This record gives sequence, C-alpha cells and structure tokens, in this order.
Amino acid sequence: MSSIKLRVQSNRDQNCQNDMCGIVGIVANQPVNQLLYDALTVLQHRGQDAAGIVTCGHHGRFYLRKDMGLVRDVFREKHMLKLVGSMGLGHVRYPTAGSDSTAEAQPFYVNSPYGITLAHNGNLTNADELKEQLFVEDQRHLNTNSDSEVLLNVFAHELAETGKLRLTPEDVFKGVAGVYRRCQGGFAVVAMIAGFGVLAFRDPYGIRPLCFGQRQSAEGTEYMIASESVALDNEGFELVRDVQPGEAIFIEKNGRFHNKQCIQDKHLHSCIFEYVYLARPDSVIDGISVYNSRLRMGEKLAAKIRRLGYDKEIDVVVPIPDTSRTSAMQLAETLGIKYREGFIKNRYIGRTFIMPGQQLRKRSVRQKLNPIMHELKDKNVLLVDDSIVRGTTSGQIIQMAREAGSKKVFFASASPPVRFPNVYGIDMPSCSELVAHDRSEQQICDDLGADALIYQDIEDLIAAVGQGRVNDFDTACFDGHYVTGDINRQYLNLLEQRRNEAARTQRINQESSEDTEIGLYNSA
Ligand code: PIN
Repeated sequence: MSSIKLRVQSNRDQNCQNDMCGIVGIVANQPVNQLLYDALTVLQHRGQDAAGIVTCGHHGRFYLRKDMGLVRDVFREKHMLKLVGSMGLGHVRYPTAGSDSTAEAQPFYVNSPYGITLAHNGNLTNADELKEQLFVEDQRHLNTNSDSEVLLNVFAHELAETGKLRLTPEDVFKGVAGVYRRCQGGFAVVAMIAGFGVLAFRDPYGIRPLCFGQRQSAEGTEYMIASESVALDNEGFELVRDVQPGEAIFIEKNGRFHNKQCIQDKHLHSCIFEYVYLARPDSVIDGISVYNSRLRMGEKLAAKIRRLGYDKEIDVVVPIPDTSRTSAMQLAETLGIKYREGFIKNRYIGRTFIMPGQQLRKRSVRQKLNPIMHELKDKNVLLVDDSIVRGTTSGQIIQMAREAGSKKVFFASASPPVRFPNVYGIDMPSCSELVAHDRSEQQICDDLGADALIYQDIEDLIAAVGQGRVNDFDTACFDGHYVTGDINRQYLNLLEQRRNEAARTQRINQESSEDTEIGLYNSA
C-alpha cells in the first residue's frame, strides 16, 4: 500500500489571522533566553499551538527557534543555548483555521533593510489589499499566509524609505507612522532591528493589549514589553504603563528608552473580550484589573437575576470551570446563595491518537468535565459560564446536570449573546456557527435546553469593566459595532467563506494523514 502523503494547500490568497497570541520583547543587560522562555510560559494561555523566540547577539546576528507546540516542548536545552544575546522577542500562537504550519509560527524575519524580526497579536482587516500593494508596488515577496508577515514587510518597506544606512529612533517612528497609514485592524506588535533595539506599538484603537515594565540591574534599567502584565510580574519587572493606542516605544540595546505618539487622533477601545475570557485574572489591562472586572460582572449579573426573580428558585450556583469562577463566586455571594463546584475539569487531557480506520473524533465535553453528582442532584442549579459562543459545550453541560438529577437548570452568561465574529484577533466562529447570531434569547434557551437563560446586558458588561470611568471598548462581537469602520457584510461573508475553506482543507489533510498512518502500519 502506498503511503504518499498529500497535503492540500490552503488557498494562497487566504489570510491567516494571528488570533489570540501572546507576545513579549525584552532588552536587558544579560542573556534574555531564559527570561523570554519564562515570559512565554506565563502567556501560554493566549496560545498553545506554536511558540517562537528570536534573540539578537553580538554583531547584530539573529538567532531564531520556532515550532508547533507548547513552550515547554518547542524549546530544548540545545535550542536555548543557541538563543544568545541580551535582547529578543517571543511569541505564542493560538490554533486558528488556516494557520497550522511551522512556517507561520512567529517571530518572522526579513533581511532587508537592516535585518528586522517581528511578532504580532491581532488581525489586519485590510491584509488582502496590503498583500497586493506589497507585491505590485513594493516588490516584496510573501512566503506565507500570515498577516504578521504582511505587517513586517509593510514596516520594512516604510523603514527602507528613510534611505539611511544608520537609523535613529526618530526614523524608526517614521516607519511606524507609515504602518499606521497603511494597516487597519487590531494589532499589538513587538519588533527588533538587528544591533539597534526593540520596538513596540499598538493599533490606533488599542484593541489588542500591550504593556511594558522595567527593573533595575547593576548595569542599568532593563525593559520588558508584553501582552499582559502578568508576564512582567513573574520576572520581577514593575509595570510602568500600557502602550497607548497609536504610540510606539523603542528601546535601544543599551537600554535608552524612546517613545512617540505616532497617531494624534487616538481612541482607546480595548477589546472587552480580554476581560470576559481571554486574559489571565491576575493581569491589569489599561489600568483595569481583569479579576476585579470579573467580580463586577458577577455582581451585575446577580442584580439582573434578582430583578427577574430567579434568585428565589435557585438552590446552588455552580461555575463552569475555569474562567467563570470569579464571576460565579461573586454572583452567589451577592445573592446570598450557596456556591459549589459541580463540575471538575481534567487539566491533563491527553493527545488524540488516530488509530487505523478511525476518523479524528471531537473530544466530548464529558471527557473534559466530570460532575460531582451530589452537588447537582435534586437541586435547582444556576450554571454560570463566561460566555456562550457556539453553544455546543453549554448545551452538553446542561444535559449533564439533568442526568446528574438536577431539578431545574438555569444558565447564566457573564457576557451578552455573542452575535458577531471578532475580526480583531480573537478566534471566534463566523456568523453561522454562533448560536446567538440572528436568534432571540428564548430561541437560544430552547436550543440549549435550559429552564431559563440569563445573559449579562451589554451596558452592565461595559459598566462592570469600565466602572463608569471608561465607556469605550471594542464590543463588536456583542453588538456588531466595529470601531475601525471598515467592516461590512461583504467582509464578514468573505471571512465565513475562508473559515469553511480552511476547515475543509484541514479535514482533507487529516484524512490523508490517516491514510499515511495506515500505509506505514501495513508496511511495518
Ligand atoms: C473556558 C472559557 N469559556 C467557556 C470559553 C463555549 C464557550 N466557551 C468560551 C465557554 S475556560 S461554547 O475557562 O478557559 O476553560 O458556547 O462555544 O460551547
């Protein structure tokens, strides 16, 4: 039997989003390899698909290691020893349809001009147009579908326009201003110029998070830039502040700090979903503690449940692990109702092996969550989750509670119905896969099989996070209002079409790799 492996190439024009990634950049007075590794481990929740580190050593030479897998699997001692130098970047990537190769792992490198490496979290909404421009006008070749490569090449082109052999920080900021002129979407970027320094910038709406901190060493100040403040805490860096929307900061390799507001017309609209689900609770984003915002989500939701009168019926509040715990706990306390663990999550889910003749099957919720029967039996339970996206797990969990003997099963979501896709870098299904798209809350409730479904109101979510001090967030996945103003029906349709295509490609590749396994098995 032949064992030829056919991999179907995804559409060349397909844009690959670099959703839900974690990024870090460090300039220190000592080797940065271990620091980067540790920071990436702390940011691992932002992406478990691929990881990469690039460092810059003497004579401006870059050392890069990137591959698919968790941080602990990608970097072995032999790799770490080669990652020499006192400045560098790191990246962890979330698995997204269409971004399943090592070639698309980050950081990316371009040799001209100066030698630049870049890692990015977010999504460019005009990537197709930029690709065309890069090819036709800038005569630059792109070798992957990643929009991080697009961003890097736009930046490289803009930097080359300075026409200088030796750059100044002001030249670097001019290059960033060029990126802002051309690129649209949500993006947080760290980049490194060979032998010169580390750069960081954030889109004009500050949709994706990015902060920086410093610490003192015997030889001076060291800097770390990261997606979340928790990465700084872990390495003893003190949070200085968030990078402002449209701001660029540049730290020279000798530790000299520069910053510039490259876009005067800035409007902070940080992504509210970071607070709902994505970020670690011990992070502070744009001056707001993620943990405290989740506590307040619980309080607001409790008030709504009381208004609706369900509190009189509920015997026990049960979180769906892990993210919802903070809100669920506060919700129960506010209502004066018992809070209990009703589902335990297996933290050590193993690999799915494809045995000959088997289709790759989806892991069911039952393999991840197991009920504590006596906490659910004969009770009216309120299950609390951070969000309902596809509704598939929510439906199964409600069913599990019923099987465990719950009398009534109420379901509460700490965020409003997710009705629109996220186009700024959070991996979210297209419209047709979202259980709440074009559907009423009653229809969703019936679909999930709950006795009642209570969603957080959007105003309450905004108040929970912004506390009346901040009212502007990117809330597009809840209300369809895309702050960048360039998203229309056509764009969303295209997104849907590409997701379907990517899913099909992935399925075909999985099936063909299954055939390969059979071939090898038979010939052994
Ligand atoms: C899961 C957090 N949270 C749970 C992510 C499920 C939506 N889902 C979004 C709910 S954890 S579904 O805390 O990080 O483990 O609606 O798509 O089925």
